[in-house]
Amino acid sequence: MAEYQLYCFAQSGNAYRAALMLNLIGADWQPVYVDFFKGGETRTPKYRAEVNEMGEVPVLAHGTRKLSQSGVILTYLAERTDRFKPQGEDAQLEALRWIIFDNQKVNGFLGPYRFLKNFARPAGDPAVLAFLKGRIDGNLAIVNKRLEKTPFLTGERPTIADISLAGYLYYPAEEFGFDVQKEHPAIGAWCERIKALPGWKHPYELMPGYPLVR
Ligand SMILES: N[C@@H](CCC(=O)N[C@@H](CS)C(=O)NCC(=O)O)C(=O)O
Repeated sequence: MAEYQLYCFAQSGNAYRAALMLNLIGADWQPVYVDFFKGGETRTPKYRAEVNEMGEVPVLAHGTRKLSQSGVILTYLAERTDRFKPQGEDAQLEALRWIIFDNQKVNGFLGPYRFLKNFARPAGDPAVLAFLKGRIDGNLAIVNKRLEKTPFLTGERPTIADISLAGYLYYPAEEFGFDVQKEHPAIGAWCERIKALPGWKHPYELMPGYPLVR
């Protein structure tokens, strides 16, 4: 058995953060497929009792630990390996600031938007989509402005804040109905820099469950 097991599925950008980190650090890891779409696995009492009471992926199993929340998983792996770790208290707080902003307002809106647009049956209410799109545009512009100043979110080198931001940014533009990388050129350039890191893989290559069958 691999050292780390990651509960995940290919369409989850939240899980991609953890999968990408594991791959970038060259960890010995294996995915555990969670049947989110067809089986509704994250909503079952068994999943909530045995894997994650919050009913979410990703979950990282390591020894007797089961960690959830991608920000916690990224922090845990950075602490253990000293890779992508912001150095010093100020840098750690700065990375945490961007991770929270991303979780709540960037990928935190992109994920539900893509779900409603691409996967939900029936499809999402246009008014809800319009609300989310407005928030997404504004928040991506904030990130884009930041990335016009420095190559990575918190400075000259990539940290877990960047790996968090990667969440949904590599999924095909057709799944969103707009192209984040083209509309926000500094984010597009940053995506290329992250993609060039040794160990980078696309979410559909890294996690099981693509293409989606249901
Ligand atoms: N803030 C969490 C978000 C996790 C999350 O929302 N995961 C989704 C999959 S992309 C999920 O499991 N949702 C299940 C549900 O809401 O029922 C993280 O970063 O880990």
